[in-house]
Amino acid sequence: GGHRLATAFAAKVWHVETDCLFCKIVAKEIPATIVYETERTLAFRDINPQAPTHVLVIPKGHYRDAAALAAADDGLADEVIKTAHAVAVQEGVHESGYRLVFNTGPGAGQTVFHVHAHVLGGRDLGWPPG
Ligand code: D5M
Repeated sequence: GGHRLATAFAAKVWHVETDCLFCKIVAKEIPATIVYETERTLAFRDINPQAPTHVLVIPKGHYRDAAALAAADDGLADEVIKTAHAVAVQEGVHESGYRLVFNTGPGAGQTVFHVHAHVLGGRDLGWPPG
């Protein structure tokens, strides 16, 4: 699809994919319950929570999955993980334990192709996951 460049914080630009749900959340075209934000990342509550804390952390720029994000090699994957930990602290689940999940590819259950870390906590989490 086509794309354009968006700015939010001054002089910050990132790739926006047309028809991407999470790009639309970044652009405030679709509402979300935002719980944390940095210049390059955004955290909001999952619409279908699977635990008392279930927050999604995304880079504002569009990368289809964790592999594409890691390949960008500009510290952004670091920032996503740091934001996820900040969310866990803010939600009060960092001491009891929380899980970060990147579903990568349809076979792993990825349904939204804008990379997102699930931050899950607030209950006992079984292993292995389903
Ligand atoms: O996870 C995709 C996740 O995205 C899934 O847990 C539901 C969530 N989702 C879908 N639409 C929305 C909106 N509009 N707001 C918040 N959360 C949403 P995956 O790992 O791709 O299966």
